[in-house]
Amino acid sequence: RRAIGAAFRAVILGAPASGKGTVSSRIVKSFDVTHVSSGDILRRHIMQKTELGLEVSKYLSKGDLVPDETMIVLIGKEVESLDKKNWLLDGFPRTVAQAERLQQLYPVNIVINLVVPHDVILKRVEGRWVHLPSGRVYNIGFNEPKVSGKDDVTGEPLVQRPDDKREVVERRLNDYAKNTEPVIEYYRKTGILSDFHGSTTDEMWPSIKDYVAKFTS
Ligand code: G5P
Ligand code: MG
Repeated sequence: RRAIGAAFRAVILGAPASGKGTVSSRIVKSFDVTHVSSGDILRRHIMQKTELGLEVSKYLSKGDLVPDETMIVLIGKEVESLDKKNWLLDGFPRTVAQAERLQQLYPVNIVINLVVPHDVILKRVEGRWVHLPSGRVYNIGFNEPKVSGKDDVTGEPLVQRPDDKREVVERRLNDYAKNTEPVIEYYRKTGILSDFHGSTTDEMWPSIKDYVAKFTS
């Protein structure tokens, strides 16, 4: 993994199933960066039935956003614990209020925005399988698990996300347009956002990799 120069403070944006988790795992493989996925953290809490998990499960199952304050506290603690490490946030911020708070507490200097066509997204969610404890994600026909229904690393069962049901995905996409597209504009105005267009991760990855490499020492 390549080392990175001073403070890599990145955010990856993109609609549900645009490939944020998939691209992040490639970045982590190539560079010295820690991936923080708000959705993965929330799903782990739900799986472990923690107090937070019990509080947030109603939002995730409906495809609604968790309240800003809860998310800011959760991700704020996570980022604080990473101290001087390089980090890449995935799934946070999702509202302008979250973005503003993050900018006050831990200013971001790189934003990667994935732009994937709507019809591609709807197809992907149907084939998505996840390993909840690690957040590893698979898709039928793309990055399939070696053994059907089992995680490659642990052999534990894979599950489909309750919020990947068609009607819930529609809600998540609407939410994205309403709450998160303004976040794209918020970062675009500051000049730190770059768009990456494509219908497959393989097609987008070389330019994302080159872009991240520009920040390496
Ligand atoms: P999440 O978990 O942040 P989303 O909706 O932002 O959820 P999601 O669904 O996790 O994002 P992704 O990470 O962008 O999608 O995409 P992915 O998992 O990498 O890829 C999608 C699928 O496509 C996978 O199966 C992958 O294998 C496949 N794939 C990738 N590339 C290709 C390709 O080239 N070809 C093919 N065929 N397949 C491919 O948030 C979940 C919920 O948590 C709450 C909300 O309730 C939210 O709905 N939440 C928050 N609420 C408030 N504020 C926040 N900050 C919150 N964060 C989370
Ligand atoms: Mg994800």
